[in-house]
Amino acid sequence: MALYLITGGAGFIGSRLVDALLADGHHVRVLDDLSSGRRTNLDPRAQLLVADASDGGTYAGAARNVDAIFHLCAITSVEACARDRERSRRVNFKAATHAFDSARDRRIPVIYASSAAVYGAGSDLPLGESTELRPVSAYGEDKRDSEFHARDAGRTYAQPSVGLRFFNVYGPRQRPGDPYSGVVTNFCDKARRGEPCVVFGDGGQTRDFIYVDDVVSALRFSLSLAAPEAPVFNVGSGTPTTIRKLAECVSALGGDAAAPISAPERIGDIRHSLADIGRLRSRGWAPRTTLDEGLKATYEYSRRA
Ligand code: UD2
Repeated sequence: MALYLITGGAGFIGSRLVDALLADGHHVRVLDDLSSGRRTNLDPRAQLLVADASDGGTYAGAARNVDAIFHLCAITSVEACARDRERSRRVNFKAATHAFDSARDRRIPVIYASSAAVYGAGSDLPLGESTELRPVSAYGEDKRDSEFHARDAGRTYAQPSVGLRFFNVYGPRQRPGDPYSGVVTNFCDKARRGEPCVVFGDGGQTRDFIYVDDVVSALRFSLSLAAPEAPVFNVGSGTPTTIRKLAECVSALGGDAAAPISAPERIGDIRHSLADIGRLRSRGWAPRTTLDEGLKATYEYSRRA
């Protein structure tokens, strides 16, 4: 059995990874400042260190004796990163460099969260990993730079890593009521209150939604792929869903909930986003959860929350 460090382990994705690793008998240490993660997400068997991952000494201490690092802590809101560029740099880039610094003496694998935000807008779809990176946000730039740093660490210290470019991740434990929650969580929250889902624009925009447990399986699978070449992989479903269709599906889950309504388009929205997941698929990973299954689970969670 192994000991893993998970930064951001009290968060939406991290805490589901904690559950999966504990269920298989592993030991887990979590480094989380609880700025968006929650103690209540966390299985009490996980060791929780409440501290800032952007402090190098703290990070190195947390990584002592671990067999691998899952680096997931981040400020995921593009808007929050734009408002506080310095904080985004610290949390979304600098903390990632500490992951590599803490791992390199023993060359333990680092599996880290990147994002579809590294692609920016305007490229041909679906987005393959060799698409030119043209991030249009501080968040996307910091994720791109984390990938560059992973490659540097691979070249310089033969440090093995994998970067996963998450598309639109949804599922239980994404915080409802948070203005930065994803659209699925927002819609489920509305539907459970019997309120209409609010579709921004004409609803014809599309996203590639991936259920959190499939992201967890990709994270775990990546342990076998970690290499000094610092490979990166898209993690999505490979299927586009319009926001209009999403609103209809979630409204139907709410039973007598009101039909979706329209609101003005959100400024800065991209029109379409879709992953080519062929690279990770060819290595043996595949998403397993259908949108219907994932939405049901997310809706049920928001009803109980
Ligand atoms: C996500 C991230 C964003 C950034 C980006 C990178 C979230 C919340 N947003 O933006 O921070 O990482 O990916 O590519 O994680 N919508 C509605 N009604 C709502 C909420 C959203 O119609 O109540 C629409 C929205 O206008 C957009 C789509 O749904 O067209 C998806 O919105 P989102 O914020 O969930 O995700 P995205 O991809 O725009």
